[in-house]
Amino acid sequence: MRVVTLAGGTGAAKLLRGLVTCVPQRDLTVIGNTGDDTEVWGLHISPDLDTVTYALAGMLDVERGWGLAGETFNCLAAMATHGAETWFNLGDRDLATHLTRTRALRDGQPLSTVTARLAAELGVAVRILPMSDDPVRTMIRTPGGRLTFQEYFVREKALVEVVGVDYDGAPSAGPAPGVVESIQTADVVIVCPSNPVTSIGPILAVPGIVDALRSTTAPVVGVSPIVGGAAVSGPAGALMRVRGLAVSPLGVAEACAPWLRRLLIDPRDRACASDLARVGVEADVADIVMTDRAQEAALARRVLEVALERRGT
Ligand code: FO1
Repeated sequence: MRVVTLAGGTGAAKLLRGLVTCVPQRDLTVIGNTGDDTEVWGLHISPDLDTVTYALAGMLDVERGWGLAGETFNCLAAMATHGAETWFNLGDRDLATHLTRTRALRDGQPLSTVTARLAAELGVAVRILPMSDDPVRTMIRTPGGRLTFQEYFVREKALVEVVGVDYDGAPSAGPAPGVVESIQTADVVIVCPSNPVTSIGPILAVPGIVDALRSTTAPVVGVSPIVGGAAVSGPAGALMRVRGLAVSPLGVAEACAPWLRRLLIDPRDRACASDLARVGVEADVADIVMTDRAQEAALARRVLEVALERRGT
């Protein structure tokens, strides 16, 4: 069974860890957000691709939800001595990933090639694809000017007012090799519980991806990142509001209209089911908050069951 996922960072990483307990790694494809990518000290950082790769390699710092477990930050401290900006915390071993990626990109390799190489070198057999090899950058519009996503999220701690969100570069970007084909030939497509505006939004902004989602014969099933009127983690609420989306499973469904068929929602959001039906999305009430490995695996099983029920298998 070929399972394709659209994925951001932390929330996606949890569901993906669950999915690899249900399907062989080689049957799973991740289409990862690169709108959060940034440059630090001349290095190309792909936070969401790395979060997913580290999670599947069993190396993620689970408490932080990013970076490597047991990490040290000696280089960061040394860079501070030399007057460098250090608000974006790059760990010592994490730097090896960014150095490898940056060198490969400078040698002319596409991001998809180095992403596959990094995953293989860390023992991950899941196919991890960036949404695009072309630069797409999520920019946060604030009253004081535009910020990159990492400036907004990490440096400003998501505390500044947001008046808009742009996906710079998206209109002229193309899907990375394998992205469209994997959606078209999938047996199941899963939209991970990731921020609809800054994780899933940039993926959908790459021309060709929504067309593939509309035309695939695979059931497309999502897991709501919004529970009880708030994001499970991160600033999704404020960003959804600014895009005119309700901070509820309905807003999540609207961000994915009209190709999303089913959405798993928390029991607290049961009352949203009729609104979802009105926009053509069937709601499935399930325990969608993942706080341990058993819940990750149980939710992954449930998502696959829901997807397969639809096909009558
Ligand atoms: N998130 C933080 O909140 N603070 C950090 O200093 C930070 C550093 C960092 C370094 C490498 C990396 O791959 C991710 C990092 N993140 C950090 C996470 C990242 O900002 C977000 O998780 C994603 O961009 C949102 O999905």
